Amino acid sequence: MRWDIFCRVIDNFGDVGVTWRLARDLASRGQAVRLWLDDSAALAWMAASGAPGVEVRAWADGDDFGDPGDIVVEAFGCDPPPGFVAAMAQRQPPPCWINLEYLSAEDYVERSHGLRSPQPGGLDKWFFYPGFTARTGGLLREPGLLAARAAFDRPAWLAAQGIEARAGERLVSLFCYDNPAIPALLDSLAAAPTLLLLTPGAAQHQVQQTPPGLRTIALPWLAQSDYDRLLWACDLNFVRGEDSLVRAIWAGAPFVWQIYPQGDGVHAGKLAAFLARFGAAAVPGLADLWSAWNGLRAGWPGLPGASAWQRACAGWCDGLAAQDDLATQLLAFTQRRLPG
Ligand code: TRH
Repeated sequence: MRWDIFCRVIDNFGDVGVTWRLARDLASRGQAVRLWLDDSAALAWMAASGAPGVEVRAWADGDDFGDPGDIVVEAFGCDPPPGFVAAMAQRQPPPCWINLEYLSAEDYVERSHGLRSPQPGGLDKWFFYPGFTARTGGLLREPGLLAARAAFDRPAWLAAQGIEARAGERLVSLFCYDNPAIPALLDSLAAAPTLLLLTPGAAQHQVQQTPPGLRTIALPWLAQSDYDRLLWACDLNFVRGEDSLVRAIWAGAPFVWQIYPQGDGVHAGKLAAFLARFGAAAVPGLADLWSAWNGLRAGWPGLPGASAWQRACAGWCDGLAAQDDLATQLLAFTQRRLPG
């Protein structure tokens, strides 16, 4: 099948990150994918060598977008170009049109996943919601991902990145937005020998000085596949947004999520829904930590004990991996809606 995936970059890297991962995943399963991006700058470090079967195209209004493929995915309600939508309506048979939505653990996702929205011109648009339960579109998880993690050579990968951990040192990665809780976190981490790996941007800007016991290394932007490996290599990961959250889940190790903050405060409900879905109550102190890290609770509760936390994350990863991944579900979903 030929796929057209459209994505407008709002800010940060999640829009590109999710659509690139989806495009690469579909192409690895034999699909031909055109990925239309209005800003592909981040791909220079995220995916410098590209991927077979994925053609990245610039999305500039007024351009010629060619003939629509069999399946059109608009990421996060980005509205494909009007001329392209008109061509979709002319195509026989019309393409299957998917709106790929943001990830959430909230209940509305099960209700909204798979709904049809009739469009002018006789087209149908289908809502496809990623999620954490069997009644959602699932999570991106490329074939062989967990087998690759199981076979991961941590010392060799760390050495190849020039990261030298000392004996007994805990490894922690930090990918975050601006966060007033950082000084409190650094004090907590310094309680045991720790090497803190700082991603570029907000993490590096905010961590300039560290208490004794805590060493830091400033990382460059890593290719997406190496960022996955960074999460596999660490004992604890701080992630943000949407895509790195999913990757932290597949790492099977303790993680803390900084949710993308929204002006109207709706992120608080989204965070609570995630904590409930994860079963945070099984790890004493975890919900408090996540709330504090997201500025939704005063004071700093410290870090939970590692073993219950580790068990919960490994168990959740295994449980989610038993469900069909997003690309598998999207292929089946679109197949059922294409004529013939
Ligand atoms: O960059 P983000 O904060 O993106 C956000 C969220 O997606 C949010 O939900 C959305 O509404 C907002 O953008 C507009 O976080 P996210 O989603 O984790 O995306 C980061 C991507 O960058 C992810 O694909 C992982 C990748 N990455 C690398 O490839 N290399 C790196 O070194 C790092 C740190 C990240």
